[in-house]
Amino acid sequence: MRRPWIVVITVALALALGAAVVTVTAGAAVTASAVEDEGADCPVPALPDAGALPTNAKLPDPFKRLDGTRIATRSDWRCRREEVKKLAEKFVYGEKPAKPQSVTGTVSSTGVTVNVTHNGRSSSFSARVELPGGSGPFPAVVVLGGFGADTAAIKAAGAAVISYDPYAVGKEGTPRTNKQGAFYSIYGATSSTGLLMAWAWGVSRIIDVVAQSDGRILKADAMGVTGCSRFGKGAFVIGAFDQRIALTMPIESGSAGAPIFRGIPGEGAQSLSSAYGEQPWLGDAFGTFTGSPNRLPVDTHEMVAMVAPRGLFIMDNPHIANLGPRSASVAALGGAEVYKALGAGANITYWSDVQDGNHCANRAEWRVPLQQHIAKYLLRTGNEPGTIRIAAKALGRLSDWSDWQTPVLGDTQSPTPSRSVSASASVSPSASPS
Ligand code: MCU
Repeated sequence: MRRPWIVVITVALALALGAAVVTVTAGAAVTASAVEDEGADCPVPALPDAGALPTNAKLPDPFKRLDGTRIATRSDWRCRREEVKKLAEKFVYGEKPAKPQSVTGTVSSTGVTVNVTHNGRSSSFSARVELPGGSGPFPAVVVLGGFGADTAAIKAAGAAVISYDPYAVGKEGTPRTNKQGAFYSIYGATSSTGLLMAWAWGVSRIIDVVAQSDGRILKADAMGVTGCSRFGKGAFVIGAFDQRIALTMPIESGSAGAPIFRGIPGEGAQSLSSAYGEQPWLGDAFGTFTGSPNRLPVDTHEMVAMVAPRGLFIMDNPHIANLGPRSASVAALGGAEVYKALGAGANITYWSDVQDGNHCANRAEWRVPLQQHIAKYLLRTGNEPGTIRIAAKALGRLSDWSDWQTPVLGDTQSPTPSRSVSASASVSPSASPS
């Protein structure tokens, strides 16, 4: 990971816009990892049993290891992240298997094909590719579903669009005992892994194929992902669980997406039992938590943190309480503390300050920041700092949900602790929610 740096943090309040705005300046873009999971070799202690979890109404401390100690340096995050990953797999999404024994496929200017074989079982799927103007190789954004994502703006910014059909990998409308799609053809129809993680596995295999290609059409080290609504849930999980993804852009993801599980009941968002029951999006193990999210040893602020220090642009709609935008803003603020501790506070954007109340509307407000994010993380021609713009009507407060402080993490590159990247970069408390 390249060492990011922060120069100045300014906090500006735009009550006139009805929004709280935090601007974090001058963070260098971080190159995505060359591997799906940098911490795959980390020793992770035995995880607790579901029946033995303590109740905690606050968000779990992202900096606290399973053994109770807190991390002290930025390099400690690699293995702490692996603990978060394992907890999230066990209790929330289900396991994401590592790269299968064989992944082959093709990349052309019109499509990507993927063939997977593992333990004698095979499956295949494909995705359509649309290239932007100009000459390649191109960065690319994997777009889930056909709505809500501004594909014209993505291409105009200079990135290819890979149209990914998540249902080819994990179908909706099946019972949990008979899951279908390319993932389940390999891992079994009774796999306890939910659809969101199956979709994530599928995108990881697309990246495998792009990485194995001759690199003349698409660049594996400049991949983004986006989607709206159920596909925003997918984009969020896809980006959290593959560190090769340089830019993660979930849109209006709702329950089972970005919003903290703990906040959903109080906000009146789609209930956890409804989201769990509507489709097998979450893993089967989440079923015991739908009425008691306070028992979860992880929450979604830590999925945000799993994306760190890579580019993250969470887009949200403050006008629909069912989407849990207040709880999503808390996830962003909580996860942003990890970004800051890693010196990457400028790499996260949360933006719910939008006018149109329609779900998955094409929003003029996001066009410029979308293109700036593509320039910064995929083309690497930009350096626009991240911004937290929370609509006042759906403003969550991290202080209501957290009982931990953000540590100043030492920089392993030098024995002296790094500059404090400040706990002060939080949304001003004077921005009152309506
Ligand atoms: C916000 O995402 C979902 C929501 O969780 C579901 O309850 C609803 O049926 O569909 C939304 C969606 O995907 O809309 C396109």
